[in-house]
Amino acid sequence: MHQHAGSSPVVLSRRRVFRGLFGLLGTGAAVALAGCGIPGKKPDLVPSQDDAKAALTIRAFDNAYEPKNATINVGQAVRWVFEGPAEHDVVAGDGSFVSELMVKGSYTHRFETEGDFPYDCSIHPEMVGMIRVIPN
Ligand SMILES: [Cu+2]
Repeated sequence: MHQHAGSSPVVLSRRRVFRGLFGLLGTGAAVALAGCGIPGKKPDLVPSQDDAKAALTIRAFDNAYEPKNATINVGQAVRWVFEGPAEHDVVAGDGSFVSELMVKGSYTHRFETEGDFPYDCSIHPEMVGMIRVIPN
């Protein structure tokens, strides 16, 4: 699978051919890796940190998150509360927090690093939100 990092002219020209093939296939692969709203591509669940004290609560109802965008400090936790009746979840774009599909209950995640964490609902592409984590 791995291409040998040789530098002979033959290898270079082969590589060009491979790159051409990957260029054709690459678009689909990149989208699949990003996991954005592709059914069946949900990343592995990340357990809820129920013991964490939530600095912010976000409602997940039909079909939106409220508030949609939120800002917290490093080390703070967010709790999503599911209000159904349709199933929803929260799926981070980078897979760092991933809940089950739920009609009620909650999911809590503590953010240990700063940055922007976009997320969505795996079955409702219109349900998107973002947590911005800023330094203390
Ligand atoms: Cu949903």
